[in-house]
Amino acid sequence: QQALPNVVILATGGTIAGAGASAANSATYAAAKVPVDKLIAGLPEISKVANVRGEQVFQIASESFTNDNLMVLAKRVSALSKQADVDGIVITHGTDTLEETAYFLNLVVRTSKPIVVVGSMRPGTALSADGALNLYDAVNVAASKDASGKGVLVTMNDEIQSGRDVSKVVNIKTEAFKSQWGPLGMIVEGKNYWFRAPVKRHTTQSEFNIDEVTALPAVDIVYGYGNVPATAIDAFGKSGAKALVLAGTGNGSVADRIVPVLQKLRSDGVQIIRSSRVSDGFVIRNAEQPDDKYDWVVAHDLKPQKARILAMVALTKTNDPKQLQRIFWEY
Ligand code: DAS
Repeated sequence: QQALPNVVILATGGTIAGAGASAANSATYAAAKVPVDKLIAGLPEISKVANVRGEQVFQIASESFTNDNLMVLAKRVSALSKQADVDGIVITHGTDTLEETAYFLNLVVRTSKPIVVVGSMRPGTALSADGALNLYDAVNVAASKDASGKGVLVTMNDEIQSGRDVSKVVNIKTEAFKSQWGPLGMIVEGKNYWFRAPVKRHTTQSEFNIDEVTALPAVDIVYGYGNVPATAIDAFGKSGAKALVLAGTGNGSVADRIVPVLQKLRSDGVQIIRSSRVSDGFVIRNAEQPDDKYDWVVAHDLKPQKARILAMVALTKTNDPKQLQRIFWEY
């Protein structure tokens, strides 16, 4: 019998490690309680799929993730990916910021080995809990040769999603993770069914490398809406943000009264990145929103929280808005 692949599970907390008072609690429970070895012990089926060992990197609800958590996790993933006795890596993670961590790893970990980020919408103690199957799927994908070279993946609700494209779009259902470009495939009873592959740069084709990153710059997000004042923009400017991501209305549009405030920040060297509060579609460069005139950058299809991740990574390499725009087209 062929030797099983070696998969490491890095646990960070979240609902997949959650516990509720009763089986009827699918939405009220405490996250980040169950240790990784208990998660593994609760899923004996994975011993037929891979040799699995776990590491408890953090035990936190992911709404509380910090840039430091991202750095520590990514450096651990990078180090493990270089080990000959590691064939794939699974990260168990809260669903709230799972999409940010998955995209970050996609940008900075230089490996073609499968990296799969997984969470759950219900704690393991709930009726019809989804964590066990999601984790079983994640280990299967991480143990699969055909998952190599597809960038960081996310397995939720039987689907295999791109870590770049996927976001949590429902906060109370097990079918919570979607990409407007669709999943890369599905996994059913431990078998992967692929339908497409990413075309954006990632992992081994990335110009970024977590092993060379020492710190992440402050990048913050400002939400656009009717009557929006400049208060938040001013505050982030004063706090030293190196870039501001605008969750603009519609096509990432900026209220006319806000433009001069942004221009002041731009002239102080702060990058201005136009994203949109609208869930689907994408932002393109536009003379009406003075991208060229003011050297702003557009985030294309990246939602604000994803654009922030790419901006932080890009700013570790360049401060040139033209280079930033190239990076936003390519990643
Ligand atoms: N507890 C939240 C988190 O850690 C939600 C979850 O995990 O589903 O992100």
